[in-house]
Amino acid sequence: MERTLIIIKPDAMQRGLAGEIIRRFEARGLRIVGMKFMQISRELAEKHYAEHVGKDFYESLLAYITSAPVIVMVLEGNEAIEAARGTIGKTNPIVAAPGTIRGDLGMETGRNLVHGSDKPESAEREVSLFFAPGELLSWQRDTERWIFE
Ligand code: IDP
Ligand code: MG
Repeated sequence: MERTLIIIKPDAMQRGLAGEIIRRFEARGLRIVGMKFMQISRELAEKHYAEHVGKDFYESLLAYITSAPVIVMVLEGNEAIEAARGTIGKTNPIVAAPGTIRGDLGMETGRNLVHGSDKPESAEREVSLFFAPGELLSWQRDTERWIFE
């Protein structure tokens, strides 16, 4: 089973959309194995978004992600990374498909509501930035066999 790191970003928290966003991942069938409410420090944001250093949006991205509390989650499932990215939608909400979180709820790339890891190496790195191993719970839902064949 694959794991992915999800962040419900400050704009989603400010807009009261956390429940709506969690609902979509849960309904999809992804299993929550970790969750915390926190405000991301500048230092942690720099580590998380290290791949974007030097880009023109880098400083505004750090200001955005540290601007208010967030909910950080680890979701698990077969192909969890691709499944979550599909549920999230394209980076720019204007071109994200209707039915996706960004396509249904967002209007701008700089206010795109949610983060999801983009590949297995990123997911491993990001999960370990935000969670200690003991904070992740392995558990089975009674519905498991109705979600995964
Ligand atoms: P992703 O979140 O869909 O993986 P990335 O390209 O990894 O997108 O960019 C990380 C985050 O940086 C985006 O989710 C968005 O918040 C922000 N971002 C990316 N490109 C731009 C831009 O052109 N303007 C403003 N913010 C941007
Ligand atoms: Mg990315």
